[in-house]
Amino acid sequence: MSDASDDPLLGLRHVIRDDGSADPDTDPFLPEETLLAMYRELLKIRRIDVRMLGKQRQGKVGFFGTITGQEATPIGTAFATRQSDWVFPALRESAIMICRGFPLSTWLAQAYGNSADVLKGRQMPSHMSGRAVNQVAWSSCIGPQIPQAVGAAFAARQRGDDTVMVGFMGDGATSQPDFHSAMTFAKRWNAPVVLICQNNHWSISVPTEKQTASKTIAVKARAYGMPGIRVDGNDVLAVYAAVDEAVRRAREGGGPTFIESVTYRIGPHSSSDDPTRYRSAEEVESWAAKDPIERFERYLRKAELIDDAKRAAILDELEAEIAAAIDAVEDLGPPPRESLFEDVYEALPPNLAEQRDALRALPEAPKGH
Ligand SMILES: Cc1ncc(C[n+]2csc(CCOP(=O)(O)OP(=O)(O)O)c2C)c(N)n1
Repeated sequence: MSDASDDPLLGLRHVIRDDGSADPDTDPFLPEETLLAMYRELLKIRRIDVRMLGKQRQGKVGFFGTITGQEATPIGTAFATRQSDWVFPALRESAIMICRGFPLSTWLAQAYGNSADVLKGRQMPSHMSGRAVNQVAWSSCIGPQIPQAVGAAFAARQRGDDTVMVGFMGDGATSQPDFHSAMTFAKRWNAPVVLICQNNHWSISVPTEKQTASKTIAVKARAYGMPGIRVDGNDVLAVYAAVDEAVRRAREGGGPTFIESVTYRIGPHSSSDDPTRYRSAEEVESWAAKDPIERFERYLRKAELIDDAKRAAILDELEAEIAAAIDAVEDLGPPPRESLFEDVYEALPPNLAEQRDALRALPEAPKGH
C-alpha cells in the first residue's frame, strides 16, 4: 500500500515503484521464467493491437477492440489462475485465451469470422471465446457475464470441485442492474468467484465520475459484505498479487472478492470510436507516461532480466509469430453455408434438414457477396 488513504478500498496497491524497484511488502516474488513469460505476453497483445487496428483500417476486418494500456489486468489474471478456472470476460480480456495456449491463428480467425473461426462467424468480430481454454463468449450487451460468473461459481461449489470463476466488467458495467444482482448473490452464496472491474476511466464517452458518486469502485464491495481490493491496474505484479490472493480465498472456500483494477484506455473504445471528441490529449499523455509495459520493463531491467538486445530479440520473434498467424487465416473463405444449421439441435428436425439440403443445392455466391 502506498497511496494516501488508510482505507484499502480507497487507496491503491502497488508493487513496482517508479524507479523500477519492487516493494518487498507486496512483491509476489515470481520466478524469473514467469516474469519473462509475462513480459512476452504483455508485448504480444500490444503488438497484436497495432497489427489488427491496421487491418481494420485496411478494411480486412470489420471491427477490432484494442486494449492498449490495459494489458496488465488480463495478463496478470492469466498467470494467477489455473487453466481449469473459467473466465467470463467483458470487452478487454480476450488475451487470457492466448496465455492459456489457444492458437493465435484461430483466435485471430474470430476477428475475420471465417472458416477457421471456432464460433463459425456468428459472433461480433473481436468477441473471442474458446471452450478448449474455459473462456466463455462475451456479450456485447454490458453486464450479463457478471451474474453468469456467479451462477457458474455456485454450480462449481454445489458439484464440490475447486474451480474458481473469474468475471470481468468495465467501470460502466457497475451501473448496470446485473452488477448488483451478481454482487448480492456472490456473497449470499459464498460463491468461489473473483469479480474484477477494469476501471479505465471511460465508458465510451462517459467519464467514471458521471457513472457513480461513489469515491471508488472497490468500496462497493463493503456494501455487499465481501472483501475488496483496489489495485494499480498498470502494475502487472500488483494485479497478479491481488488476483492470486482472491483466487486462493475462493478456492479454499472463503467466497468471493471484488477487485477494482485502476487503469486507462489509451486507444479508442473500439475501432468505431474517435476519442479526441470527448477527452484531452493531455489526459491521454499523462496516462501514457504510466504505461504498464514500460513500467514492467523498468523492473525487469533493474533485475537484469532484460536489456535492449533481449527486448529487440523478443519483439522480432513476436512480430514473426503474429505475421505468420495472420497469414494463416487472412485469406480463408467464410464458414460453410450449411453450418448455419449446426449446433442448435442434437438431431436436426426434418423440416430444417430439408431447408439445409435445399441450400446445399443452390450455387455458391460469387466471392465477395
Ligand atoms: C446494456 C448496454 N447498454 C449500452 C451499451 C453500449 N455500450 C457498449 S460498450 C459501452 C461502454 C462500456 O463501458 P465499460 O463498462 O466501462 O467498459 P469499457 O468499454 O470502458 O472497457 C456501452 C455503453 C451496451 N453494449 N449494452
